[in-house]
Amino acid sequence: MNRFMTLMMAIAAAVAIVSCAPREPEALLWLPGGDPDVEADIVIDPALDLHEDGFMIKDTPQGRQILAKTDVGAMYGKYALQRMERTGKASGVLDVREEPSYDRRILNHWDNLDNTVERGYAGWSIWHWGEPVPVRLIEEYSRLNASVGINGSVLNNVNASPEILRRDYLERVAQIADIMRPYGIHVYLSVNFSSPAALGGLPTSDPFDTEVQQWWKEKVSEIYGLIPDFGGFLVKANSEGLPGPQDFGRTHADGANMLADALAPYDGIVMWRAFVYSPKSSDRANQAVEEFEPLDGQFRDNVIIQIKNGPVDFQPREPFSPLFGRMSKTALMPELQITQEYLGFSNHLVYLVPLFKECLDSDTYCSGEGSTVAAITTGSVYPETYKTTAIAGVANIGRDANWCGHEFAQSSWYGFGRMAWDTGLSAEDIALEWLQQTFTSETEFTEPVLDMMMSSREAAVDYMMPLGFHHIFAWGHHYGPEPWCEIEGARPDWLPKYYHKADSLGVGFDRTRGGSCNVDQYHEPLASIYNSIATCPEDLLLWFHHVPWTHTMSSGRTLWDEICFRYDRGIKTARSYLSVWDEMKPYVDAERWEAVRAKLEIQESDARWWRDACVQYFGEFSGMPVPAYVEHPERPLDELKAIRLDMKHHN
Ligand code: GCW
Repeated sequence: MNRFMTLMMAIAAAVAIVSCAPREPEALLWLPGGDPDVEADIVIDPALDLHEDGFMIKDTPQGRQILAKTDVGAMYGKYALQRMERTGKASGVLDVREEPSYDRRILNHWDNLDNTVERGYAGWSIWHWGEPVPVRLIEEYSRLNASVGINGSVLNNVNASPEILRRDYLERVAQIADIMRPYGIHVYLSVNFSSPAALGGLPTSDPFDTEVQQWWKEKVSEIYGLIPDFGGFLVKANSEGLPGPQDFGRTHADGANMLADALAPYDGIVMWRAFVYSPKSSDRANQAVEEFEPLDGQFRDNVIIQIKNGPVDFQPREPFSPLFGRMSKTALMPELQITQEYLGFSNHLVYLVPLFKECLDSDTYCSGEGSTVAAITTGSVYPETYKTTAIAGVANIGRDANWCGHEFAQSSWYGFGRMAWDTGLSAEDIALEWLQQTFTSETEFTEPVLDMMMSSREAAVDYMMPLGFHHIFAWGHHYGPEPWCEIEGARPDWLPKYYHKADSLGVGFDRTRGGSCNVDQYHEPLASIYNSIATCPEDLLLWFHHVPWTHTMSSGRTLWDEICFRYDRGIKTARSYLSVWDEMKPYVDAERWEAVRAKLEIQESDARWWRDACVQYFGEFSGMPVPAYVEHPERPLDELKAIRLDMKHHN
């Protein structure tokens, strides 16, 4: 068997959804078993001037105290103190006060009722639909979430089956909610907009139809009868073929408000996704603003618009979604993707908090300087608009013994929670505390491995899609490169050529005022900065511009040479991880060391695969040679074009 087939088989094995060996939870994650074992008196005082999830840790003459308004707040205080103890920050006199940045810190599980997980690379669904409820597993999951402040869980896929609202499923959801409740976690469900017709047997699901409205009211009442602290609904409507209010000539606001009215008596919320696009739109990146901005002010106050971090789709690097800066009278929440759909699945070590923070820290300028995505969505830019604040992360969790398929993928779950709790934490601080709790505090280990984690997102951008390239993934599964991909009858905005637009003159998507005008969805000064090739950040160059191959970059290299240089740099960084990890053998148990080593080999090999594919394919357009100072492609393009990975996901 040749090297390449071995690699392909390794990939297929790694991404196949398989049932896994029983886990040993205590051994495998950042948290020791059992309740947090900290020495402090707990003082619950509902009169405290504190967020209901907040806490204080104080050293008083009577000893160490954790003060909170609620039991859940006290629990967060205990976990925080335990973390401080384990990371060497609990000595001296403590005077800590913490309140969460977001009220709702939510995981979105894209889990289907047949236990498959859309874009999941860590095994079957942990909810074990149709099997006995795995009480201990769900307790362990809840404890891990609680320890980092995650307080919400959407159990099912946004591509929602109407069946989830059947009585038997709701009873099951109630059992899960009962297990999660002591950990402060609220359960939410994704709902299918045509449930009244598909499940309820009504002739329509038109939100203006009174029978439809009544159906939802009764369904919501049934849910709250079973789950009194149910959080609400997440809805993907009129997106990628799913039904929605536009099917009946109604708007997103009409649809969201109908559900919001049904949920309002119980304080439930609607998280309505802005991930919409159609092949008719001139630029997929424009569509969310085109559809949602005109509706600003029309949504009920218990509706939050859930916006992906980038305007296209969780790419290794995108600019922030301009919609964050375009709605002042509607609450907005970010949706980040923890599962690595576009970042090498659970095979690549890519620590995602730097990517998440890049989005949250982006300044939209919608209300002057400092109107960052974090400031808007935590309610500080338009406080009167936000009844509640929220952030979502698409979970990377499955039944694998290590939960996430890659030991280091846990750090992005951990990091999402920590960052949702405190957007001011640095990606580096979060990574370090995760390493200390998960592996060891020895600096011989933490320093090099921290560097590896912190460079990993940029490395992935380099070896997959540098300089603003996006969506040049293989069809369907989004694992490897396929910039040449053509599928007869496929929607154009699912195909790489739509995004890279390579020709003999240059490459990149013209989103300037001479192109799709996407730049004008951003506020000044960004619109003009992005519009000009001279001022556009190079990391986003090919996102916003169609650039001549001979264009001179800030490095002095031509665009073509810079592309080759970046792919090469990405490979070299990925390769350096192997030697870093080899040095770490004395600090890590053999099982975890081997597992990570094997994945790092795949990562390095995949990086070369990306380079071979992209440099040779784009080289056919540029007609320019690969510069002498970089490693040259190894495998012929024809061989790469013949690769077919059998992974069953829709695009
Ligand atoms: O781009 C797509 C993903 C789909 C996902 C969709 C979405 C849940 O490839 O798998 O469906 O985004 O976010 O709705």
